[in-house]
Amino acid sequence: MSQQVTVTEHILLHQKMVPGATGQFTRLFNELVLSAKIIGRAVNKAGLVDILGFTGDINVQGEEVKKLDEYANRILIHRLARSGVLCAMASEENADIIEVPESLPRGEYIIVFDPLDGSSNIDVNVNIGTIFSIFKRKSDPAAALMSSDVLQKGSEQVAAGYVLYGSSTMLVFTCGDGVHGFTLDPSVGEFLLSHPNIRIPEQGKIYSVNEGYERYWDRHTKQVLAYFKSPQNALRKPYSGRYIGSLVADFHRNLLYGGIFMYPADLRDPKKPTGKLRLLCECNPMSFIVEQAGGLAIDGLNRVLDIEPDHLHQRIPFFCGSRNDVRVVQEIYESESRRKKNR
Ligand code: FBP
Repeated sequence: MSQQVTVTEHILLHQKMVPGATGQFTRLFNELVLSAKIIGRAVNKAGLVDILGFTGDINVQGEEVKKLDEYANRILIHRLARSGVLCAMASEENADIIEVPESLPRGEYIIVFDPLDGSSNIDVNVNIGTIFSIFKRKSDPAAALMSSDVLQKGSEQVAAGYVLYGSSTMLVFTCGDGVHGFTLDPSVGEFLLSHPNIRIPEQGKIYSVNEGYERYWDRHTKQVLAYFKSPQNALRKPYSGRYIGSLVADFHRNLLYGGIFMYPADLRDPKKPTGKLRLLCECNPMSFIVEQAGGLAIDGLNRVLDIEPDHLHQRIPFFCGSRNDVRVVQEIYESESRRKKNR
């Protein structure tokens, strides 16, 4: 029976439980789902059409823009602006907040997204994804939009999720009532419920981090890695190392199997003193999902969802996954900050 539940049906059922729901959220989600199908189709046949490689542009992150990234960004902005329920968007690829033109009907929702995550894997047919985070505006709808409407704490999210373009295309999201996974059935073109109520195992067995940067980490971050590789850890054997290099793919595996994803601060690279991953379009949505699945997400010391954003493309160190594993990281960072205080 659960195989037959479509994502729209699931969202409508959820809306019934939200007092005062207007159906606006369902319309927004329908445009998101349509965008995922259009992007998924382009990803699947990327090798056959001229959509691999670079556009020649450099984005706000200082990175070369991939054609498929630019395509996904265009599709999302176009479709979402026509949902009729958004007042603003923000994308990893755009320097500034994207306001919905006055010529189009607007609403109270705000969406922040990473159109195509895992850009280093786009041209080599390795899993990539789209990440999204949804808020409601706080300021008076009749007045001008405030940047604070977009720079909200992760704990204010009303929904968050990702689309994974892999051996199958999956949509995994939360609206604050658990985490649910849907798989696209290409024969009917529908996302069908395949993973209801996902729970991440409390104790992990996998660690995911780019160890190539270890020499540029501080002493206690090296201590964290040593813990997961040591037979003296809670597992009584070294964790398995797995790193795809696409946050969505590494996160999804750890969500189902149990483990921890880490992208620490990198003291060498002036561009990454606070880590590489973006708070608004990568860390906040993944933190909302992992917490709804029973896990934890921190920047080393603090709960990610409590961090007050100060700018659109803010980066933070990120540790996310099984509760027991993230707690170990927090203890090591806390003991280091105590040591510094007592010096
Ligand atoms: P993009 O959104 O630009 O792809 O950047 C994020 C990302 O690709 C994550 O998906 C991944 O976890 C990380 O960067 C990989 O970084 P690195 O190559 O430094 O390990």
